[in-house]
Amino acid sequence: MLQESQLVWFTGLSGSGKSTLALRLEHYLFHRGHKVFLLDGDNVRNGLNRDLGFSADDRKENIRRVAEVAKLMVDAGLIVVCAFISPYAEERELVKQIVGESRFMEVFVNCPLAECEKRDTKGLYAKARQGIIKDFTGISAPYETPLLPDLEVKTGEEAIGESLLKLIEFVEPRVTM
Ligand code: GGZ
Repeated sequence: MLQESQLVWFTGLSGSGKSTLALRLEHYLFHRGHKVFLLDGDNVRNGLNRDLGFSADDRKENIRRVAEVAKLMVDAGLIVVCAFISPYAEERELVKQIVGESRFMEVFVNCPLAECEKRDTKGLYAKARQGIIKDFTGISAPYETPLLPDLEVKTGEEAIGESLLKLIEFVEPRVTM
C-alpha cells in the first residue's frame, strides 16, 4: 500500500491516555495495511534512553533522541506514532523542525490534572504528592499546554472510543495517498 510517511506526536500528562490512544491508533493503521511503528516511554526509556531521568535537561535530551530516531524511521517510509509527555513547548517545536513540518502532527491529549490524579493507575501521583518521586509532571515539574496543536482530544470528557474516532478521522487521510 502507498502511504505518506508521517510522525504522529502525542503529548499530555501522565495518565491522560496517550499510550492507550497511540497503541490503538497503531493497531488500527496496521490492520489497514500501513507500515507503522510505536515509540513510547516503555520501549525507549528502558533501552536507548535508560541513562536519562526526569530533570528538565534529561527530558529535553529524551525528546531530542526520540525525534532523531523517529526522523530516520519516517525517512525509511514508516508512519511513526510517539507518546511522550514532552512537557516543554520548545522541545515539541524542535521535534517538528527535526522531522520536518510537513511530516509532523501534534496531538494534544488533554485531560485535567485532577482527573489524571484521580485515576492514578500506577500510583505515581500519590508518590509524587508524598515527595517520593521528584520532578513529577503537573505536581513538581511543569507541563506547558500546547497552544496550537494539530488535534486536541479531551480524554477527561470523551470516552476513549470517541477520542480514537476523532484521531483516526484526522490521521488516516493524512497518511493515505
Ligand atoms: C513524569 C514520570 C516521572 C516523572 C516516572 N514525571 O504514566 P507513565 O509513568 O507510564 O508515563 C510517565 C513516563 C514519562 O516518560 P516520558 O519519556 O514520556 O517523559 S518526558 O517526555 O517528560 O521525557 C510516567 C513515568 O514515565 N514517570 N517518573 N518524574 N513521569
